[in-house]
Amino acid sequence: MSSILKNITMAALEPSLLRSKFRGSLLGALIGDCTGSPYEGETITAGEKIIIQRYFDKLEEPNLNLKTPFRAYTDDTAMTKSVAKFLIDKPEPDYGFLARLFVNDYFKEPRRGYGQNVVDVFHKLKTSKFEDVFKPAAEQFMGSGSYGNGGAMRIAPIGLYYHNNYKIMIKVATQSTKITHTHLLGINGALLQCMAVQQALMLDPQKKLDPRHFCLELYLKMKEVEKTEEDGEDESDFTSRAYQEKLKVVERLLGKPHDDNLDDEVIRNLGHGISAYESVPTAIYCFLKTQNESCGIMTDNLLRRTIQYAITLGGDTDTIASMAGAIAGAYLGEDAVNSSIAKHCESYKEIAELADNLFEARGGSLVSE
Ligand code: F2R
Ligand code: MG
Ligand code: MG
Repeated sequence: MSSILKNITMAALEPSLLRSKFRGSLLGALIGDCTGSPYEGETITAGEKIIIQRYFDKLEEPNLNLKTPFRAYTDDTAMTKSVAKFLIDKPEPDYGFLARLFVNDYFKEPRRGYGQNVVDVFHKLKTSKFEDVFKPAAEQFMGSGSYGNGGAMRIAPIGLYYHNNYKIMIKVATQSTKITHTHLLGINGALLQCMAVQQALMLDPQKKLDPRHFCLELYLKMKEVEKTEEDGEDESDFTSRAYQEKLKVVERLLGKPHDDNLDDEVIRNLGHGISAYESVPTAIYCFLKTQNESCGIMTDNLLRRTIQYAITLGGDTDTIASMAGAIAGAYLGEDAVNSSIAKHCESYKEIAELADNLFEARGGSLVSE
């Protein structure tokens, strides 16, 4: 373990703030998923940005009665719930248990918008009776493994739970991702998202965020992660330095004033796709950009602003908004969650309870490295 990881100091957070941040993060992820999923796969025009603004304004109305009682969650939240249960129910990480939670949930509710390839992994896990929980994923895509964002979209509970044990956080995040995603870009994307949640959690929400400093810190951590993976690899292979390069782009874009042309540049340079590489850095950018700038979103609520902005970029909207929401919620805490919006999201009470159980399972802020 090199110096930067060794020197990450973990100041203990006040327990009530920490509990609020656990809730903020998991509710932020849920709201991003539920409000983003109707737009998944779409290109968002200027006119649609106005419709999205009205949609959120309406959801914020305290007495709004909708025909459908809630906005349904998708695979992003289903798998996040499993990861939280995996941490809550077992004192030591049990990856067989996590694989069973994923598979059981899928077979109970297959219509949650799962990707076809990850569904193949679930079938193989079930057929093989979970004999080797890492084997089916390793066989995907002719042995190269998936680089989809399915590992990253569910990782937030690990960043929260292990927030004061960075080394173990990286290990558990890696192993839990490998149940479905073994491509280096899939794993490192999940690690980047996990580190972003953890880093946001450690910040004081009363203090103004310095987006470029946040980005630089992540860049240094990512450099360490990608360095350890580089051994024995062809250095010209872009995958071995992919995320540190992307974070340089995030940093550059953060320095530019926001306008519609910048949004197009963000989509071109960071992406808004279903791969981890084209979505995790974008989610981080959405969080960082919206903390100090309106980005054309008319609201004072910073969590809503992050989520709504992520959706206006189009593409994999449920997942990018969910990941951005998880980071923003970990920074801002539950106070930033608009209860009128949250109550339109399926299972929001269950998710708040799950966040509390995750907090309790960790022993509050008592456990340190
Ligand atoms: N699947 C979706 N959305 C599709 C539309 C759903 C529709 N609305 C419905 O309701 O049915 N969304 C969810 O999937 C994403 C997470 O995907 P995950 O779990 O990573 O899946 P998978 O199958 O492993 O990878 C996704 C795609 O990436 C490409 N890919 C990955 N690795 C590849 C490789 N080594 N070579 C080539 N292609 C690779 C493939 O196209 C995979 O299908 C989230 O957006 C979630 O919301
Ligand atoms: Mg989804
Ligand atoms: Mg998605």
